[in-house]
Amino acid sequence: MTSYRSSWPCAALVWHKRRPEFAMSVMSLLPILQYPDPRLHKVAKPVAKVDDRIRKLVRDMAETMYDAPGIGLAATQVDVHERVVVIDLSEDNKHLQVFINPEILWSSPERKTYEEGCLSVPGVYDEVERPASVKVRALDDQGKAFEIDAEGLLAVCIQHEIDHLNGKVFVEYLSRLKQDRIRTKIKKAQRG
Ligand code: QAP
Ligand code: CO
Repeated sequence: MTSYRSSWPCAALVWHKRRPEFAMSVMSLLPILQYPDPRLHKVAKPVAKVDDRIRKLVRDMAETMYDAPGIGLAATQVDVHERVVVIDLSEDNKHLQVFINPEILWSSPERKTYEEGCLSVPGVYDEVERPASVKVRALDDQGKAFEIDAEGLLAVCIQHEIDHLNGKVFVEYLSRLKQDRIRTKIKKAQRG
């Protein structure tokens, strides 16, 4: 069942992000595209060079994510169509993980279902089944390549964010009926 909640996000988000001490020194908050904005379906281009422009984008994306608050954000969601993802699963917001040009090298055959949400689809949460663990290669904010084995919430989050870079929003895993209901719900909410 899709749930619609304005004040009580899904378990993962409640657990990690309820405390509001996330203010950072210089805020550059970027507007977040809201589903069903067609720009959410653009495919992001690889970053050719990790330079100060990209580091500024990473910083602004992190601030935007902390302010929301959220646990993950892809550049696509702030209308920048380059392959950059930020994730912070910590409670103190001091463990930013940056993934530039992330690639899934391996996915486990084992699947797991998590209740997901998305800053581009506020108030909507539903269960999505994905590989339980993934091996990911990416560049850090210095342009250095690294690999990680992700499981649990990190595996869900990185797959969700890479989907954004490929123009895919989590609601597209849900039934047509649910997607129609979500669109109707959002249109109503936008009318106020
Ligand atoms: C992706 O999503 C994710 O609806 C990151 O009202 C989410 O940070 C991966 C958020 C859950 C795995 C599990 C959503 C905040 C944040 C909302 C987010 C909302 C306020 C979503
Ligand atoms: Co999302």
